[in-house]
Amino acid sequence: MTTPRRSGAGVVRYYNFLGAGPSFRDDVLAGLALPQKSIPPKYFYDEHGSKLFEAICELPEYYPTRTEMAIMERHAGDIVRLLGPDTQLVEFGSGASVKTRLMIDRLEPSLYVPVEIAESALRAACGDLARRFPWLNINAVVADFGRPLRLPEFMGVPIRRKCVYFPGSTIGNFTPQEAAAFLAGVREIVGSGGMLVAGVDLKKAKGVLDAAYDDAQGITAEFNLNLLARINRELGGDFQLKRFRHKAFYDEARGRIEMHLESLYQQRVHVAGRRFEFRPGETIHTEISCKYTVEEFRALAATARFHAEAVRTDPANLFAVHAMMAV
Ligand code: AVJ
Repeated sequence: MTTPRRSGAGVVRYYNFLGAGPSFRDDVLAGLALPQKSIPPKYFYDEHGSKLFEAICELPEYYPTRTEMAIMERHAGDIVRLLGPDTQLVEFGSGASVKTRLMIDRLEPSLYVPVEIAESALRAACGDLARRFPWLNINAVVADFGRPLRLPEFMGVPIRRKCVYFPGSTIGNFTPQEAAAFLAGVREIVGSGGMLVAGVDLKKAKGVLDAAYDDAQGITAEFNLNLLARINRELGGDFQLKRFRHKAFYDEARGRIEMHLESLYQQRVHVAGRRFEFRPGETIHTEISCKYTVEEFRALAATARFHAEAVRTDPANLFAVHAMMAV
């Protein structure tokens, strides 16, 4: 697929920064004790959850992945031209790094730094990238990018610019307030003159969004319910998956998808030796996915001193890829 223009063998290093901070157990026990029970979406991505997410990306109703991919196939070249040579490319939530291949192929970054919470997905993606791009230097980081993070150095490669690539509308998992704080952290990483390339899902008709998060085949339901299976397996839980249902809807007023796991009955569940009661209809809030118009996202990024360089959308205006520069 690609002709290597760089010569020499790349170096791949792995770092794991997951140890610090609250564990899965801490977050689940604290989240289930809240009046509105809730568990952070980053815990969807165990090995099975990462595979289910990849299956979601192929669903007919889930337009974001293929739409962003089409935008990048068309426009990665002109986005990369804004970055220039000797760029260090940092990616948050890199997953399978499929869209990133288009960037790497055209940019030939001096260093690629994928940051991903799912170690199995990260290792598979880096193995694949090293095969495709044997010249590529990689500092692969297993970490929660929702927390402050210092990225490992890589000595001896030229770096003229840093670019954070944040595709997949993953930024939608943050509230706008959290997103502003996250972007301020990105601004610190790239420095003045650094770039942000972000894939952001656009606001659109409720019917389209509802279907994208509640597909006919029930894969998204399986993805959501897998969180309970993971709790059972890793935390000694006794959730009966049949006694909960997937619930997802677009809240037009808040401009966001909400996903919940709804208890179908009055029931009692145990996790790590603790007891939790559910009323019928009571939910565990598992995810938000905020949607932004081009103008709304620009205003949000401006709070972190990023200004718009270019925005690329698809013909149907489903999805936007923003290229922004830190001032
Ligand atoms: C990976 C957070 C971008 O919000 O669209 C897909 C996750 N959840 N279907 C999204 C997801 C249900 C996805 N992000």
